[in-house]
Amino acid sequence: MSSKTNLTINPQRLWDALMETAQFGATPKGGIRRLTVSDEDKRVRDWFKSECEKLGCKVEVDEVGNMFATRAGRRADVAPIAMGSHLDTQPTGGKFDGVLGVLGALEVLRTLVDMGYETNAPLMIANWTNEEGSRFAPAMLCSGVYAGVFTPEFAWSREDRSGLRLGDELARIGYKGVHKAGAIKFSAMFELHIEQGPILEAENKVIGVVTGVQGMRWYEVMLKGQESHTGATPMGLRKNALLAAARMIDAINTIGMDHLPGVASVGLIENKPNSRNVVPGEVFFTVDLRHPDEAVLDKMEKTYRAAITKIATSLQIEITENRIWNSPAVKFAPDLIECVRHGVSQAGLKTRDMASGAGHDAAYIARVAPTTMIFVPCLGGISHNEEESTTLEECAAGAQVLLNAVLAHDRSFA
Ligand code: HGY
Ligand code: MN
Ligand code: MN
Repeated sequence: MSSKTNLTINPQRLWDALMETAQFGATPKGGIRRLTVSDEDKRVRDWFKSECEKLGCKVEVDEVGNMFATRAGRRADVAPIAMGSHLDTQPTGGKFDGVLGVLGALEVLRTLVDMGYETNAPLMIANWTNEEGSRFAPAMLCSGVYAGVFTPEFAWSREDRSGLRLGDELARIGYKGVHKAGAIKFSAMFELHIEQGPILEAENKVIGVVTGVQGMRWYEVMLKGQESHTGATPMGLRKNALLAAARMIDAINTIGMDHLPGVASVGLIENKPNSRNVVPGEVFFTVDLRHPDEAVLDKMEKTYRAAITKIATSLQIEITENRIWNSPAVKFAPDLIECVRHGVSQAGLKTRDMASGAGHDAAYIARVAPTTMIFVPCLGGISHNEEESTTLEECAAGAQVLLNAVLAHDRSFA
């Protein structure tokens, strides 16, 4: 088997794979709705498994649906080098978030097979279940189980807003695997991903060398007031849960503005009974706080909790609030970052170092194996949006750097 050093990925084949898998959950607006462990997710998983098996990979699934496709290397005595990301999307997701990392890795393996190139270490592609956390909270749930942050039982018990359990849905689509989470080992992980923000595009850079991920915390707030008639209830005698929520949402936004570059958001809200002529009696909403510095995130959390308590008291609203997720800030592995730098210079591309604003499976995997990420730009920095877009050239650049970086790391197993 030959061992060339300047292998080149096939940009059109990568792009075609991205467009082909975009059909699984395609939306009329050109995005993807492929919620985790939905029928659409099953279809893309089946496609991914079959494509990996065509390359001679062994495909294994663990008890929370994480998929691992492994191509043998010269040395069976060393753990694989992994490349991973996720195939699930937001309800109004785009064609590249997560899927570029999995299909970029598939393109790396396809290139090595085409060229008859045998690596020293085995190579592996990981597809992590429920990275998005949109259908089943929290995010990065099953890479979190792999990393020992959550138990499999916790993951299986998570319910979506219609009351379906992750464990039951995994079994229903046939992806509740036999392997214990964490049992399928690898020695390092590289994750290719779109930036999901505007920095690379604004600086006309093609590659982001990602140094880490900011701290992220999610909360759930339940407000109880009193349903009453909008016509017959005087303004001063109302217990309006939606008014309280509105003031809280504005206060949360101000906390983000007061702690830049931190961010503070409310994304999901449910109002009951949601009737034109009933003063709302019950509101549920979610809060997402993020900052690169944990101490500042603590301050944001304290300020947020004081603000919502004060507003609830002033409007005589009962409040229940709890933190459901805390993913501390993470720094990636310096030696893998050097492999990415090597991969960038080998490809002759312009780059910059950056931390990730978005969460990624790499943030949890970094707890159990040396990990790093590679970013490529997305148009206008737009993501988690059906208009999410990037170019064939940018996807190809990312996959080429992924190949170069993995081969650079592989040379340490010669
Ligand atoms: O929430 C996040 O940052 C990721 O997209 N799940
Ligand atoms: Mn993602
Ligand atoms: Mn996402």
